[in-house]
Amino acid sequence: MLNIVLFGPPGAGKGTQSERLIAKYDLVHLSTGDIFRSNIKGETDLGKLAKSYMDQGQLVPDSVTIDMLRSEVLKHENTNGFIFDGFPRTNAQAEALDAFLDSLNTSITLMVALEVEENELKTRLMKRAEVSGRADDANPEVIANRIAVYNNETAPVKSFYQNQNKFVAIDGIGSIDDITLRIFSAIDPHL
Ligand code: B4P
Repeated sequence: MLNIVLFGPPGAGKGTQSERLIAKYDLVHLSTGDIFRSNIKGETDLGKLAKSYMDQGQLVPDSVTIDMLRSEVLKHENTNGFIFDGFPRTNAQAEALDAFLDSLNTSITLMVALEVEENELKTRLMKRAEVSGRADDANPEVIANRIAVYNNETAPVKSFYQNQNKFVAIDGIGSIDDITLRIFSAIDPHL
């Protein structure tokens, strides 16, 4: 199986690039952000809980996120692999994912980390706010908090995969097509 963690700060291009990767490698796309947003839209209990955190730019608690991710993986028995988009976002999530994949006799192949500097992230998210309708994109204070949470809680997850020699950094500035080609070049040797 090919199991890719697509990593990066808010607005780095994870969602955008995921679409290209699932098309090329025929993978299942699991975006924890998308799953939370669809629960918010459906007004489920999970959605109500997630919304209270997401609207502030905070992470949804690990236990909730990990349980949700596990049940989503189990829905896809016969797949070539997964793109984990926006997950793991904490070391506890990374450890839980490793243990869970191990129980399924598989593992993470590679973490692909998109690197984009802060001002560019803010510009992209403010621009997306014009069309996304997302409360967490529209407010500069919430955006700043999401970036701070990324720096404090999520960026350390890089070391988790660096220690396993499964980490590659990709320059996330440039045209969407160019960035896609950079990611393909990083993944192809692992096929
Ligand atoms: P996500 O849905 O993961 O939100 P994101 O990080 O903002 O999205 P993404 O990074 O995919 O956006 P993209 O770059 O594609 O998470 C939202 C919230 O959900 C979190 O804050 C948290 O509360 C919660 N959550 C999610 N996962 C969680 C977890 N594991 N644990 C706990 N909580 C969790 O797009 C950004 C914009 O940039 C787009 O408009 C795009 O068009 C543009 N863009 C992309 N590439 C570009 C390029 N090369 N040049 C210019 N613009 C570009």
